[in-house]
Amino acid sequence: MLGVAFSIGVLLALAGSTVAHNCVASYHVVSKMLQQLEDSVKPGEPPNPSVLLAMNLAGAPNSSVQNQLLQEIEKEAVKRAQKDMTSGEVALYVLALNSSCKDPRHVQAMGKSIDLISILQEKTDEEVASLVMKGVPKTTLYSVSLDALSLCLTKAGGYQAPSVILAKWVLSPDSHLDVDTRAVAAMAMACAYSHTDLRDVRELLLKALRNVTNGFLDEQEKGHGMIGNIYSTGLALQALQATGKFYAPREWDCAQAFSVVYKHDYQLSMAIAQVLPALAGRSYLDVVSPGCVKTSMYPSLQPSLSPNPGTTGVHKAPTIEVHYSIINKLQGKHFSYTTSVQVPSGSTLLKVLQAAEAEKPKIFSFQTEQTSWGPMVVSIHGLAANSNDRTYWQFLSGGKPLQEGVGTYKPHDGEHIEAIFSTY
Ligand code: B12
Ligand SMILES: *[C@@H]1O[C@H](CO)[C@@H](O)[C@H](O)[C@H]1NC(C)=O
Ligand SMILES: *[C@@H]1O[C@H](CO)[C@@H](O)[C@H](O)[C@H]1NC(C)=O
Ligand SMILES: *[C@@H]1O[C@H](CO)[C@@H](O)[C@H](O)[C@H]1NC(C)=O
Repeated sequence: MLGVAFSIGVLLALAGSTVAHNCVASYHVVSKMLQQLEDSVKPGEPPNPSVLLAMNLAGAPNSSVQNQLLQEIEKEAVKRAQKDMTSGEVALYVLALNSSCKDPRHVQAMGKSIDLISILQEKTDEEVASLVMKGVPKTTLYSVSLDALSLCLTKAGGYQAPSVILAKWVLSPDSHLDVDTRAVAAMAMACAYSHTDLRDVRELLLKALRNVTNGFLDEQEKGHGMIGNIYSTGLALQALQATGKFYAPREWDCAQAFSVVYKHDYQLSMAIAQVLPALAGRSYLDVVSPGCVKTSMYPSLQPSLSPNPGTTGVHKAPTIEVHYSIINKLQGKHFSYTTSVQVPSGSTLLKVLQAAEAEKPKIFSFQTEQTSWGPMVVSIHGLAANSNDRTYWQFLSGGKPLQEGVGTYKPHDGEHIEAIFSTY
């Protein structure tokens, strides 16, 4: 629908960039995902810096939607960065702005100007201090990886300490970092590696980078293309895209990995935003160049006239039964309750939680918070997750953690879902 002109634009952009391995997706895939990202930008909703970053990396034309998003991001940064953003959020804002040719040291909105880099440095120092004193970051190692990456890419100081800490975690036999975290950490470490002369540091980073990248290649072989799960694979592809020299002479069968991603129909804009750069042959390491250089050669994206699927409400969806338990054996007064609810087939898990609450509000009350990945359950039965205690409500089916949140996951008939108060 975007037309031939646009696809040629993508091809030109890709031909102009240094793409290792010739790993790029067809322009149909890239332009469809770009359109999905554009459609996800809604005025009045909190802006998502990962979306703007992905648009810039994929070489989207400088459209009005993008400019609108950019302005929202500048406003949000001025409003919230210092006070209520985590280090990782600030890091994503820095990447989004820099890739849009905006100087993160002078972010202007509402008559004010802030220096996002020094805010990021402060918040990263707090993460490092917490890691040194308590052995855990203030937020997560995923955020610390974003911090180090973002500081290194913008050539600001303060990325070396977190990069070294990340390398040690990667190499520690009992740390078990998830694929998502290892992928972003690898990109941060690759940047740090090329900006440091200290021999000991370089050796440590090299070891960690070999470990992560070879680990990903091994996992891809075992998983027939999948690295971790379908949502971590995109970040892993970005990392492999950017770190070829650390697993050379080993070859990467990127076509195999890409085919797994092609087969999946990503719905969440956040999921698309993490996978799209890799499909466009890019990674977060390419942030400092693309936005400014490549955009002008694209024709404007036309707003899509997405056909309204309409409601074919003739036959009622059959109902399914879902069993649902809430369990706290961690904190305060322990509890464990189970119920069964009927919901229309195809309902999300959120509908199940709502049905349980409607039937027994005293027991199955819950609260959600809107996040970049959709609604996150932050409290059940009056017991709230707390980032200081590193607690959260984990969702499981058949004893295995779900790979999607309540707003996305669709239980099947007879399934037993457990929400267990846990630590991370
Ligand atoms: C760290 C992390 C967590 C931490 C967050 C702790 C914290 N306070 O920072 C904890 C352990 C709590 C967590 C929980 C879950 N997570 Co998580 N998480 C991540 C991870 C590794 C990094 C997120 C991050 O820090 N981003 C950087 C910051 C700066 O951005 P942010 O937007 O502010 O981040 C917030 C949101 O990401 C939110 N969040 C984290 N995970 C999830 C999951 C869902 C479904 C939602 C709605 C929000 C959410 O917490 C972050 C901090 O506030 C991502 C990996 C990824 N690829 O993004 C997975 C990831 C987002 N999580 C995922 C999942 C599946 C979950 C769980 C559903 C797991 C489960 N079986 O219970 C639960 C959420 C359940 C619930 N209560 O609703 C999936 C989501 C896939 C999808 N399609 O929805 C991801 C992509 C991992 C993966 N590859 O499978 N997670
Ligand atoms: C897009 O255009 C706007 C306004 O003309 C400009 O401020 C912004 O920096 C441009 N973005 C990119 C990525 O070139
Ligand atoms: C983005 O960061 C790079 C590296 O520091 C810098 O050279 C470039 O000027 C930055 N872009 C903007 C618009 O500030
Ligand atoms: C990476 O290091 C971890 C921890 O030491 C180890 O368990 C793993 O086997 C290593 N992986 C590779 C591919 O070297």
